[in-house]
Amino acid sequence: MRNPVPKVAAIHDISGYGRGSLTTVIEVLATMGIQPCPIPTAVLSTHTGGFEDYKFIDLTDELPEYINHWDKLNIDFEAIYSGFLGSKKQIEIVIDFIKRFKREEQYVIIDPVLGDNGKTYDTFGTEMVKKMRKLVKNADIITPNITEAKFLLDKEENIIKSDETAKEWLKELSSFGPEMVVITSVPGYKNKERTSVLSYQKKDNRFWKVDCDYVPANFPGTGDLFTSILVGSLLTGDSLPMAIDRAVQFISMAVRTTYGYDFPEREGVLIERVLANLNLPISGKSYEI
Ligand code: PXL
Repeated sequence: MRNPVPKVAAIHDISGYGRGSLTTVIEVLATMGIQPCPIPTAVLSTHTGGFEDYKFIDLTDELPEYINHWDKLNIDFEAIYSGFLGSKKQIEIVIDFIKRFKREEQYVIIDPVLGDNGKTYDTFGTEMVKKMRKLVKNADIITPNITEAKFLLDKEENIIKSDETAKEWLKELSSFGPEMVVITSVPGYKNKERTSVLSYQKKDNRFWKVDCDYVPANFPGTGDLFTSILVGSLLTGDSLPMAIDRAVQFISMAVRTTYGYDFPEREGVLIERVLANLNLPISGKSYEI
């Protein structure tokens, strides 16, 4: 039986306060008419980007039984989507989940969360990077930011200076396995006032670039927002460049809306004020081929 509402198995942590990971995934997917089915890998009182002394409850050891129960229920998903994973063991659990729940015409989307601004996050070292390379082999779509792309490809610098280098990086990442590769947060190499999202689709060897204004702010959770919108768009029938356009346009609007208030950056972008705009038609004017 075809699912009347598409289902997504969403493997992420949940932070009670601060926006990001599962709270963002659930809000975005539900707004786009998709059923989020969470597999919470950890519960935190807040996310870690700007809050201190947060309570962290690791659920790694609970996951096998949780997943075994789903296996017995014989349920299936239009997509499997994973983000921040706290340990090498969690990565193995996700690889096993994909093997057990993989089916035809399904998207496996991996956001290989490892770091930002040129550095890995505090708790991640080279071992985690190696494991993440293994995980992305199992994906149809990956969405690293430029720092994560640099680590996955073991490049010296997190700089892309030309269309040629952009194509090289995208193709190299897709040679790991994924059919579609999207690199986010690339500083504009033609115009410094802009930030680019670069993408590649292997089956027809096509490349796209979507630019947006550079914003001098660092709102936590925008990576989760981006990939969640991409998942929702692809599942509702958008092409890859249209899905990226939708994500970029929505995030630009959310950031502009948030900027208008005097509000702590660590609370993330005020997506609830603009969530309904996710379903507006988009022009598709901003992507370059
Ligand atoms: O979206 C990345 C992320 C996920 N989960 C937790 C985080 C962060 C980024 O700060 O703190 C707990």
